[in-house]
Amino acid sequence: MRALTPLLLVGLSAVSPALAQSADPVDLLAEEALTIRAKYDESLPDNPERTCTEENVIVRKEWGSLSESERVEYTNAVLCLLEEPSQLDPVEVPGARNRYDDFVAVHINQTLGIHATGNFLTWHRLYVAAYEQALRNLCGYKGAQPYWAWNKYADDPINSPIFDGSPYSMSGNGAYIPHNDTIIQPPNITLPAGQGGDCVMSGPFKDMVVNLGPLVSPLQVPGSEPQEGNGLNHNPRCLRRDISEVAARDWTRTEDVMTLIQDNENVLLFQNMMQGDPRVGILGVHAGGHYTINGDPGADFFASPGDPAFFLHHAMIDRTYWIWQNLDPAKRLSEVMGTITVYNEPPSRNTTVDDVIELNNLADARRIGELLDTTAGPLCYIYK
Ligand SMILES: [Cu+2]
Repeated sequence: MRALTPLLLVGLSAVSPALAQSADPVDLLAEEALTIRAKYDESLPDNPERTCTEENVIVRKEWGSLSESERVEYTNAVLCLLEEPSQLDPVEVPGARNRYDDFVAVHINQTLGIHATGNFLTWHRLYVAAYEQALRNLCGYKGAQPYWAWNKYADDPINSPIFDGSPYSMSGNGAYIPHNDTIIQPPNITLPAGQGGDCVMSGPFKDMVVNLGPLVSPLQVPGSEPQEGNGLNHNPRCLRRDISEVAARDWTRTEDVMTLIQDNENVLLFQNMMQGDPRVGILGVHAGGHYTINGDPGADFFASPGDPAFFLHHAMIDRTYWIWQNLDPAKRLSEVMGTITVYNEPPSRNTTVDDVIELNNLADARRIGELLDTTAGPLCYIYK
């Protein structure tokens, strides 16, 4: 395990001054997690088989900390993926027009087995890693999957570097069109209609064609009507957003992230608080981030990866999990809890480390046990 330790320590001294300056409590916790993890690795015997080293580890960074050219390299790679041919069976997924759509289709197909379940964290971990690999392998991207630290922009997401609509953003809000409030699990949570609702007008994804879904899009505007069937038929339309300042402010502030990481002693409590429960009026940071993006397909439980901001959001979901794990690696790098049905309805067996996660041909199938550590096994990345 020694191989990675020098990297972690080098990385630490490199980022410390910036972190001290920003004093973002979540960033400080991430730094603490790296320190604890480095000590833990030093306590283990050397493992000559280890393939993740300081030479090849991918370092994922926050969108706002990337240079303008780094951001454009990323969005150009996503635009490239939108041009690469689909590799799924066209009989199964008639609506897929490109490799990006393949990712959306795999999420649509598995939605009811990967949310509010024991595989939620590791399924989405492998999914984001497969996307990062596709950007690198198919599109020549040299960087890492960036993340969206929700808490840094919870007061004003529309003017954040992620959604400000500049050429260095993930495109901005949709154009304004009068539209409905977003109702989540009526009558428990209502997000007031925001300043958008129609097509994204600027930034890298203003001409993006969304091909799949929507199935349960809460946005009721012309062109975003839910489709008959399984969401996999061809339904070309623009990317629509109605960025919700209320969702960001109410569910993704620094206190929310800190409470999530610090107040949950086991992974069941952690994943439950992260995902909330709209049935009882709690969104959590996971749905909170999704409904901050909002719109079509961003707020569609099934087709949400059809908005490219999904992957920045889920990288932050994964980073939060990664911080939580590495604060107590001896226990949390092996812990899996929860069951295999959504909210355990109907009641089902426990999830285990031997359950297999398969993403069609997006990635090799993996046991959950192989995905618990991001620097051992098939995964090789950390967060800064
Ligand atoms: Cu999901």
